[in-house]
Amino acid sequence: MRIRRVELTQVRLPLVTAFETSSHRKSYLEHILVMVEDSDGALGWGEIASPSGPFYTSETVETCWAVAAEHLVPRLLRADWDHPRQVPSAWRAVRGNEFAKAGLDAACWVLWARTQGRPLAEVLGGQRRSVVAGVSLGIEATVEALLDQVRDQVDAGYPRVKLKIAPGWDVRPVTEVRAAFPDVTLQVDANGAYRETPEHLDALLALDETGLLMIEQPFAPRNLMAAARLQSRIGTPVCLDESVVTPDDLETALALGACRVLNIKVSRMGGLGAAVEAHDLARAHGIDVWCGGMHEFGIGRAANVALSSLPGFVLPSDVSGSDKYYAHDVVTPPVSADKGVVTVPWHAPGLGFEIDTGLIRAHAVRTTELRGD
Ligand code: OSB
Ligand code: MG
Repeated sequence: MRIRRVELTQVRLPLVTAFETSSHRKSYLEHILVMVEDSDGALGWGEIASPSGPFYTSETVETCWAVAAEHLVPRLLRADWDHPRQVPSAWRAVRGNEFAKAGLDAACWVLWARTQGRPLAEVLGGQRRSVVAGVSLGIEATVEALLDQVRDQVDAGYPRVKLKIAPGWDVRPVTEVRAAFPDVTLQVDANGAYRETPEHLDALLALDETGLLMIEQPFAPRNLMAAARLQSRIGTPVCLDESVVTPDDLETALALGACRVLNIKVSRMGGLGAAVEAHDLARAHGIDVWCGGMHEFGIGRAANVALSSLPGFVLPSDVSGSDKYYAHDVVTPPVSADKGVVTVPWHAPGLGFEIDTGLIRAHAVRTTELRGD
């Protein structure tokens, strides 16, 4: 199979509510949508879901645009492949830049699934007909504002809520949410904001008493030793996100006992094939996984739903409905959750959602077309 034409379109969508993490605050997102076309004119869509600034990872929308246009797409246009698992070998010489790679990789998986007449979930090895979704809530100005947010999501039926935490915004908000919602499944995500100081460790040990499903990425991404030391001291599972970029990282983390749970993100791992590989490795080691998100638009979101249908994804995933983040999405119908459950589209080949090219054009910031020979 050969890709003949690739279109990259940077699209800006406003967020329904501003979102703050331990590192920054955002009110809109810009992602790069990828369309690949094969020699028969069949199309596949993917999403490069890098944040604008280098806070979650070192990639940005600008680096993704440059690396995709100058290095990845030209290599993809020269590659011959029979199965999308082979696509990443086209850019083996390019280090890092997983977000940029992931969008292109996913577009090839979607294209291939469509040409096979099979749903994306099926070609990935998925089994589940529906996926339990959780929501991720940002840091708020007050505990009251956070309680209002949690109430809205619990009322919408989401069974699991993830709270972003940071030093100074941890034990108090989590304890109050726990007291107000004793039955909701709660987990926290620090995006690496903690260090092994006495104050920070006190806060993390206190969180161990609040009945959390997991504590996600407490320490800096490369600090697997700190994660392992914390995991040996607390009963709550430590979950890794930013720390695990390749299946090799996961092997190291498992050898160190640095986590009991893994957040698998298609973007962070450089594509759907790598995400499936991480799933298989975690499963072989008895580690539960779930699918994390990057506030994807509908294209990336639909790929996350398909991935979440694999058997090892036993914990609720960050695949909430589009409407939690966007008034209008780039797919129709938008991804939707019913009482916190998202249906996996098994009825149609490929992504299982129509692409709203009119909406994409209307919200496009820039677009470029690259052609092979
Ligand atoms: O760490 O999980 C994270 C969004 C941007 C950057 C990092 C993270 C997140 C989320 C997104 O929590 C959750 C979602 O997409 O539903
Ligand atoms: Mg995270």
